[in-house]
Amino acid sequence: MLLEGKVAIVTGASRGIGRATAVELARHGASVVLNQFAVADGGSAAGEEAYAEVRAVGGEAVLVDGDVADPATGERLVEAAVAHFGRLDIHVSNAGICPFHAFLDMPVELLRKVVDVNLEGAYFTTQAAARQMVKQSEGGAIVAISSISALVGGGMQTHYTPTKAGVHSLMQSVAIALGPHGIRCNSVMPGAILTDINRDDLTPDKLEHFSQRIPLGRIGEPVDVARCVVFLASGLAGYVTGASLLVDGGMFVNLQ
Ligand code: NAD
Ligand code: RM4
Repeated sequence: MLLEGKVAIVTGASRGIGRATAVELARHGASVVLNQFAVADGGSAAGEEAYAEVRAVGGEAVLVDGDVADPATGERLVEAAVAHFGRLDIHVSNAGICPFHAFLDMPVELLRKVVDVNLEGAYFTTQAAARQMVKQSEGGAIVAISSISALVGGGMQTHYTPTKAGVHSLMQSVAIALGPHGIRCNSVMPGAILTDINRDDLTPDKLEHFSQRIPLGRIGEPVDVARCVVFLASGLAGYVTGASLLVDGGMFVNLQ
């Protein structure tokens, strides 16, 4: 129970890493505003499942639909936190997309969409959360889900990897801007985690290749990342800000 009495927002909480993070935050005592974007999910079933999972571990929760690329969504998420739970202590900027595509014929609209959701979405929601935390004057914790892709390239991810580097850079800058308010800002860099974002890309051959490359011998699971978000959001990380935590089973260092 590292987060008893705390109130958290998680963007893109309907599936994958966001859903696992919402569940782990709740398991540690936090009340959670779950953001879903039903348009991206083809309906609200996934968001409702996530809501039920959070409730099943005993967490208070509220589900709010909205596209993080719309600046108004961040404000609505904060309003929901305050209306339902009275305050906001933790913001997890997780929502992200990676529609794998080659570089030379990258459609302009696809590039812009990935930047809008991944980078601007992180910016707008973080800004809205920070405004509320500053108003409360009791500090807070912001965690952005960056990626190992902030550190390494991907030939089919030329629209995506710069947004993940950008999200980490955003946390470094806001750590400075918000440090005087006692608000800590960090990023988590997951390696290869099996979710809907890469289910098609991770063919059996590629999965086998990754498992060989990863010193811990397996692909990651959403909960592996979620537990690290809990740590960074909690008082255990009280002197950690502007940092990144690589959660990749050792894949990055296994170069030779
Ligand atoms: P996922 O596809 O399972 O989940 C993505 C979530 O974001 C879903 O809940 C989806 O509804 C939501 N979403 C998509 N567009 C949205 C929008 N416009 N507004 C609000 N929500 C939106 O994928 P995931 O792997 O859980 O990805 C979560 C985050 O983790 C992403 O930022 C991704 O870049 C990052 N990440 C994933 C991996 C991996 O290997 N899976 C590795 C590194 C980083
Ligand atoms: C991550 C990383 C993973 C990839 C996903 C889509 O940031 O690059 O390897 O599967 O994105």
